[in-house]
Amino acid sequence: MADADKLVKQTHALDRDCTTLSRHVLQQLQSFSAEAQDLSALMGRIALAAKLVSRRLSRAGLVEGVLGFTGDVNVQGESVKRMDVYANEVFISVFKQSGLVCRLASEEMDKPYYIPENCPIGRYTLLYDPIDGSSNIDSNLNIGSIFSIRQQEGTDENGEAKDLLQHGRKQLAAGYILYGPSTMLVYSIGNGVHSFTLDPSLGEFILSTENIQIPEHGSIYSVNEGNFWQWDESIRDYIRYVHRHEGYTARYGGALVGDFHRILFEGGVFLYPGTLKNPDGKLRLLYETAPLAFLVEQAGGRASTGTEEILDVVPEKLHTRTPVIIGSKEDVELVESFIQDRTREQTESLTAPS
Ligand code: AHM
Ligand code: MG
Repeated sequence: MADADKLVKQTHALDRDCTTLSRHVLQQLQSFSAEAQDLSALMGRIALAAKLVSRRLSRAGLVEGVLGFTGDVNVQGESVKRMDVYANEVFISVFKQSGLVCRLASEEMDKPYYIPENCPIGRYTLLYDPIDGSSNIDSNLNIGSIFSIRQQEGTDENGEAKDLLQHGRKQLAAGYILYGPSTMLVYSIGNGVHSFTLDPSLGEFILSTENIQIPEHGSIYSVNEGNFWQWDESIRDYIRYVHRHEGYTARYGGALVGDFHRILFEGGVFLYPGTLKNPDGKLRLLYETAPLAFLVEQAGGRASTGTEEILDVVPEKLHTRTPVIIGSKEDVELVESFIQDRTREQTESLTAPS
């Protein structure tokens, strides 16, 4: 190889190694406006929270009091794990003195946490799921954190956070952290989707893939088939279809972030439909499905409830749940077509002359 070629190659390697998350956010924003500075600082704080959670997880089996349940039940009626509490508090402490947010709302808290008056108060709200896939924690399997940033609109005097009850297109930024064999951060500020890998020796998130595009179609379907007899017949129709056609493969890890991450890169569809017991499914809109819907649309995919785009859903309350079908365009459309067929059949049988 000629010396000049070698130099170009080395320069590129160096350039790639040096694209840190903070540098990338500033490049994306291409502005020094107050909002750009804020978004950059917000992403920096999220990265710090991610590093703290990742560090604790990496030694979870060696340290007393990290794994297991606290004995409490959260607002969702789910048993709380110690890591849920730790991660929830990490986000609060990282943002409390930041001057960036006025409140934080999470899966683990009944009502939002308001920044106390003796601390600087910012203009944004952070919505987050501190630990997604909690059932995986004690088995040392992949888990995640999901985040969404919205501008505060209006006042919220009684603490009901009613101004947050708006559709997902109001999100300014969204993303997730995947705690897997390596820790990754994937984000979008409305200009493509980008992934970063934590280099523990540097303590920095380094750019891995820029402008991720989800394939139009993929072979993976990801759903908890244990709920088969709890679903609507239309979802069972779809599952029967993939069972009977070649080229589909099931992958389900029990943690939305991990399952979604695979589909974002490889294509396919993740579903958590409604069940007899929970007609709106399990996943929450504001800090689970809407942030991932924001990402998937930015990557060229789709997210639907089955009848409506996830990003158009206006929640009734902070912890509203929605059924979700998310992933490659063609695969989401295929699931929707089974839902439409059943709806049409039901309408026809109701309107048919007796
Ligand atoms: P969590 O945030 O309380 O952990 O719950 C959400 C998780 C998702 O990560 C995952 O997709 C789903 O619940 C798994 O649910 P199930 O065990 O019913 O398949
Ligand atoms: Mg969750």
